[in-house]
Amino acid sequence: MKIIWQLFGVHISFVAIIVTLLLAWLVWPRKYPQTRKRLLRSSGIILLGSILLGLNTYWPREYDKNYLDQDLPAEIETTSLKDLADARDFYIGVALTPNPAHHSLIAKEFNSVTAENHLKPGRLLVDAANWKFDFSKADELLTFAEANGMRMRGHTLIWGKFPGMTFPKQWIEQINGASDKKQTMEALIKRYIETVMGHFKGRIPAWDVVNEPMAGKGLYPSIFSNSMGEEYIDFSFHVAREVDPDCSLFLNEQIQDYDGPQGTAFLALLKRLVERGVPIDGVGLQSHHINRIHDTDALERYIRSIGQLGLKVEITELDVRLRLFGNEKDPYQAQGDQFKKIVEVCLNDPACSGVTLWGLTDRNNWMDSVPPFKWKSPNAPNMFDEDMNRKPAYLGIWNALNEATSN
Ligand code: 9MR
Repeated sequence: MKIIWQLFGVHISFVAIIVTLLLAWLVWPRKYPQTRKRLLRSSGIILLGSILLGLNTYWPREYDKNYLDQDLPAEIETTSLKDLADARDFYIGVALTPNPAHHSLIAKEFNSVTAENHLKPGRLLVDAANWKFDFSKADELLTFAEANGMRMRGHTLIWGKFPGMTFPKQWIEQINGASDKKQTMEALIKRYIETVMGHFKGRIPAWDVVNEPMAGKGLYPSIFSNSMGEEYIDFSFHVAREVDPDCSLFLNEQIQDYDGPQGTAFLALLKRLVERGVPIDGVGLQSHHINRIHDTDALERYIRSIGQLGLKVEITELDVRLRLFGNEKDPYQAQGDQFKKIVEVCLNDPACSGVTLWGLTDRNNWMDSVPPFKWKSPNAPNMFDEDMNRKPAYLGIWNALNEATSN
């Protein structure tokens, strides 16, 4: 069943055409045998085409790891990414999961971390009915960061996408049953932000106050936007500012196409927030390369436009699917070049103060567990490979930082 879904699931239009042709064949008057034969033949050809396309899309690929034979500059052993970034007053960060095996490497290479999951509502608010929180894992990660002189970014407070993980499921019932949805939502947001930001006050200097508010050109339809409209963003930032006036408050979003409709709509949203006096300090551009290679010239213009609104920028969740470079001569090298370009773009604009990588090694990455990417291997979106070898992505980032530091 799974393989059938893999082959046909995303080629739903093919399925629709085949079904239409077969239905036509079924109802076509039998006195036209030639036409009926053609209908049947066409559906067969489209079926075959769809199978071939499915196989091509999902057939696992392997690319040569030419980087294993290449010599790395000797300074790479003595000068880490963190050393280079510190010299530029720049953040180089990574998404952090509790994995002691990686902790010394992380402490050596990074001056910033973001908890990949442990600061999300689903992990913290363990008993929503009784407002019971469990901060133990998040506290552990923060203590590790502090002990190693790394900043921790807070990710994330208000996010309406996945009930249970990004907000408690109970809130849906609460909102549905409320006579004044806006007031009820405000109370939930306020209590949540006060408790969580309050717990980490003074120790987490930047928070993603709202995450992924957009769906295409509009607002993502969540319990937050459905009950308050765009105002839920304003409200969350005002509460956050009141709780910790020294914290940098970010709006974090994944933009697929900086020059396209979503990018334009997100800029317009930022402009409205600034005009309304919402206390927003910065914008997190996630930069997951999932379905396409991002246009770095467009990213450069985009960061400039955000800077012109008086806001800071950070690249907050950079990863790059290797398979996107499947047509290149050396996909690993092409992937590394893209990492380098993104870091360079950020380094070149004073509004952009850091880049965080969404994962350390290709051995564990979120794409390998999320359909349809998990079926399109290799994703290999990080800078160390499964055996912890440095990939061209590592060298690309190192070179970008090194060149910026020597200039
Ligand atoms: O990498 C994270 C994965 O382990 C979680 O299951 C998922 C849902 O909480 O979130 C992933 O991280 C996401 C981040 O929080 C927001 N932007 C998109 C990231 C990748 O999906």
